[in-house]
Amino acid sequence: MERTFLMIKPDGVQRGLVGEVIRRFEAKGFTLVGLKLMSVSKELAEQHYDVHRDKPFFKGLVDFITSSPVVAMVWEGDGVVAGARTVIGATNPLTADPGTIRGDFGLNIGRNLIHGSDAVETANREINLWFSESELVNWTPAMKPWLE
Ligand code: 3AN
Repeated sequence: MERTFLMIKPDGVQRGLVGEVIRRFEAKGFTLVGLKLMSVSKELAEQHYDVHRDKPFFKGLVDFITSSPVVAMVWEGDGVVAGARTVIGATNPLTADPGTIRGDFGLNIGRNLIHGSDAVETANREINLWFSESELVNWTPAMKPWLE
């Protein structure tokens, strides 16, 4: 079953949007298999955003992610990687569609509330980076037959 890595960034946690964000993915029908509130080390932040290492916003991004706790999550479901990106909305919250998390709650590209893996391969890399195998729970929700 496909899995993706999602992270509610410091702005989402500070603004009290953790429940709202989790509610949206639950309501969509995806299955939560890993969840933790955590402070992010500089090393982890740099590894996570490694593809952006040469971008002008890299240092600011690492400073932001390490500034306050985040909620790291793994979600499971058919097509969850692309599906979660649809629920999240475009990178720039000002152009993200209403009804998406960023469209409904975000104002600023540097404070866009949530991260979601952009491809299945990236998701696997990010899940391994943020979670150990023992932190992930294999389970089948009772409503699963109603989601197929
Ligand atoms: P997404 O999170 O939608 O996949 P990416 O991978 O292009 O977007 O960018 C990763 C993160 O880098 C974004 N979530 C955002 O926080 C930050 N970022 C991207 N572009 C900019 C920018 N021009 N200025 C500041 N931060 C940016």
